[in-house]
Amino acid sequence: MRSRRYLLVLSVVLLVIQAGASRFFVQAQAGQAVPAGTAPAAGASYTPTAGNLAARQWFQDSKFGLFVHWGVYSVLGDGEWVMNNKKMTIAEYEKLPPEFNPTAFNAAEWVSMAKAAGMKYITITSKHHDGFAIFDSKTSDYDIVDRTPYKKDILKMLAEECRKQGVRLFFYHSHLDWHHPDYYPLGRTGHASGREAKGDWYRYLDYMDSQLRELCSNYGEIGGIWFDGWWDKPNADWRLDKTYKLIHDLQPKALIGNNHHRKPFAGEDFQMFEKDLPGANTAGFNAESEIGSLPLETCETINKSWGYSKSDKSFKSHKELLHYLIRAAGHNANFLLNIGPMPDGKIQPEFVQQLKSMGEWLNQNGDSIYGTRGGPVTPRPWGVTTQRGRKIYFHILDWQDTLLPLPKMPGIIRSAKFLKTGRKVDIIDTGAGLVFNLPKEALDPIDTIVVLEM
Ligand code: H79
Repeated sequence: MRSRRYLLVLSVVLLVIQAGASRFFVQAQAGQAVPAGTAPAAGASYTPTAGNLAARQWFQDSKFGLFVHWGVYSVLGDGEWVMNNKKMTIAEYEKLPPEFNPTAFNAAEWVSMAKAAGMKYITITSKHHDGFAIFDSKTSDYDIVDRTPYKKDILKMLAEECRKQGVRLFFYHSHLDWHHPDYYPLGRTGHASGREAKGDWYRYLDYMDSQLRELCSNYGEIGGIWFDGWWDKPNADWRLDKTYKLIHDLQPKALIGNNHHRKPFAGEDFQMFEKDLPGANTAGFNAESEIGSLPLETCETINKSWGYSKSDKSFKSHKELLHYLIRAAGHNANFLLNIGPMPDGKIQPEFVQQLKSMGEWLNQNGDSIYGTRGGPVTPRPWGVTTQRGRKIYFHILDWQDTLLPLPKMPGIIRSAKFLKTGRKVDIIDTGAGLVFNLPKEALDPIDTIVVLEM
């Protein structure tokens, strides 16, 4: 009896110690990669391979990727939703591919630009909601090789270049399809396309799987598939189990994410948040979204458009985009920053410039971003923390005073320095918490980074 009580007390003490330590050193944040060998909560019927789990770690370490929305819609320069928004019929829209001839496309330049921006992966639209494939698909002739004067497989060129330059390539693939005759019954969008009111839903799913088989077979090892458009028919039988199995069987390391705006489904490997930091719902897409336990990503545009827009001049500032990247890292999430290339294959100068300056900042400050996870102090209005091993980075983004009060830090602080200058930071320990003393001249207009070494 006595020994049982002793054991009980001992295990409670151990649990308390463990809880305290994990709160500080590996803050149990949503999105922390699951250690190798354990299955994620999201997928009871899905056990990711060791390679897949390693790819999740790589993904979380990488932090920054390039999103590319490119298709025949770029010809009109009015975004990727133009077919739906301008109520174009299929017959009208089919006039675009013959005008799509991106002779100035240069895969090496794109990949070098992404690398110089500090990006570690590229996610490009293989097929958007318009249904047009910018790769060589044998499943259908509604693709770049069969319908455009360009006749070349963009994804092939990009995949080869990415391999050469050590950048991973993901494909964005749309579930929703405004063009395919078997995408029926229609969902919430694409009602003005003039299609016949009939179609075989499961034949459409076979078609989609067949294109995904091509994407998983003809481009070497891919980073993953980024699905979108599920929300067009949230009550449909999407047969996701079959589709996810196909992808995982062909590409065991590939990461599947689905922008369905819900908690992750079984078989998914990461979770994305469109135009929002995880947990926020400023854009209105994430009302029903719930943070799961998978690696996280958020995506955003430089102006307001995903696909190329001739008229959209509402460019975000360098500071806004950097703050988004830094806040995402503090939320334990990656940032996928979008560009919509022009119909000739060039990238508009505003985007090129923006990416260049992101890269310059990361060159100086990348230590506080790459390979980190969300730090011990949860995101605050003044900024965020990131952490790698015993180093904790305080990113002070919005603070006007000399003294910054902070919560108590369990553990001994061995050193505290400004990342930029290496100068020591004065810290006052009030007993109830810490106060950073930040002299005016040490404040950086973008991000004042203090590194604590524990
Ligand atoms: O590819 C980019 C966009 O084209 C695509 N996702 C990014 C990455 C996208 N655009 N909008 N959306 C996704 C969400 C669309 C929501 C809406 Fe609706 C469609 C609002 C109204 C129509 C979904 C369907 C919510 C209500 C009906």
